[in-house]
Amino acid sequence: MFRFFKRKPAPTEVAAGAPAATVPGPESAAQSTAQFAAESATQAATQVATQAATQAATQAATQAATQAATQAAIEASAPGLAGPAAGLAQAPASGQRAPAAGPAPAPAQPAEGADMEVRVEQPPAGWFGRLRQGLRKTGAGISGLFGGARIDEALFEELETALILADAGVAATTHLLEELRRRVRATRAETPQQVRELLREVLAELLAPLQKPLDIGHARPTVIMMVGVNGAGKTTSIGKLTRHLQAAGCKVLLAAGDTFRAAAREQLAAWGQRNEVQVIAQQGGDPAAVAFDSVQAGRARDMDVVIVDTAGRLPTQAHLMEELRKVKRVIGKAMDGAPHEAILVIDATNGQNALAQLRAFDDALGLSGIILTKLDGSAKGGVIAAIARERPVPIYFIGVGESLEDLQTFDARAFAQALVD
Ligand SMILES: Nc1nc2c(ncn2[C@@H]2O[C@H](COP(=O)(O)OP(=O)(O)OP(=O)(O)O)[C@@H](O)[C@H]2O)c(=O)[nH]1
Ligand SMILES: [Mg+2]
Repeated sequence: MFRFFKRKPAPTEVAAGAPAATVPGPESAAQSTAQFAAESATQAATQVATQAATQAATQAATQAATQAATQAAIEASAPGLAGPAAGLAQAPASGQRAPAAGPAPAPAQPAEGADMEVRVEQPPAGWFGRLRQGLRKTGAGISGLFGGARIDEALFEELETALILADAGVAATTHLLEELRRRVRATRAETPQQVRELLREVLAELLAPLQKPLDIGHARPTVIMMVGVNGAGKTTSIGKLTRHLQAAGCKVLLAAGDTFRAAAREQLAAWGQRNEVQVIAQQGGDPAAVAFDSVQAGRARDMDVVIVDTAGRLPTQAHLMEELRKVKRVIGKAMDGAPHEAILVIDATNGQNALAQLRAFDDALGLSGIILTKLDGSAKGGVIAAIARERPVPIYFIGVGESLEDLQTFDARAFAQALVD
């Protein structure tokens, strides 16, 4: 199940005018929170629980936990992740949204000029488990530190090492430890368990600015350019995103801007077929020309979104980076203000190198967002703290697997929870 937001009118208008299917209601918030709490509770109770067991326990626990978990979440310090408007509050200030009322009807057809915020609906059961499982190396490394009886200097030193090993980098690690020490003093924490809770809190706050939804609908079509190194997950993420957009009633057109390999065109065409969307491709053509034609076609065919795939490249390949800049410029010639989004797809298993990629692509193109993939793999995940500290480009989605539902909206608190499990 996926959540899509539509429009940015006054809060009351959202409830009245926007299809409720596009807006999460209080129920989904409570369930989501409860599931989250229940999963954690289950793990604490049964260290050996498998994911399947956790899910089963979660289901059983959800009902009982819903009320308490929601209440606890409401009282928690992160506004927007708790309470009836859960999932809504991360919108930019200009996009205040009200909790929608009522059941979810069929997907919407976005009205012209409507502003649509794309988020993945209430996480399917197990996604958090997959993320946690993916991050288990780090989680185990960090969590294992809090088993002692008292808080001492050795604990902070070990934590520092664990964070560095988790790819958090020096700047973020220093920040996290300073803040943690301050809070330990301020709260007069006495046990390592309390330190763990404080670390989760500090980490969630560091990551919070990265939590920002992808907005669709400021322009029609909204043109999205997808970039990244080879094999990062660009084309796969385009396929997943297309499905999500369609579910929200968007008309999507894909541009096979990776003209280097026939296989790349075929891969995008396969996603196009699967999603029943049109794909603009040229055999051996110039990527900028494909992008130009696609944007023009998107305008002529009244599309809501045009997504331009590009060939993978290393930021050190200067001529290929220049080619990307050209693609961007040419898209701007096909439509004023386009591309509206330049999204970097990063393979989270690249560790600290991800940060180098981010800097280089951001310098070259001025990125608007990130999709961080493969967090279900061997990724240690700490690089996200480095991103938050050193180049805070919003993370629109995270990839926690290869199937469709494995593209999830980034949730800072859930991520912090998974990392410091
Ligand atoms: N486990 C896992 N695999 C993923 C994820 N996202 C993508 N992949 C896999 O990563 C591989 C590369 O994905 P692509 O989408 O082809 O990557 P790309 O960036 O388009 O690659 P190039 O076009 O060659 O630069 C594929 O096998 C995908 O199935 C993810 O979140 N988790
Ligand atoms: Mg590709």
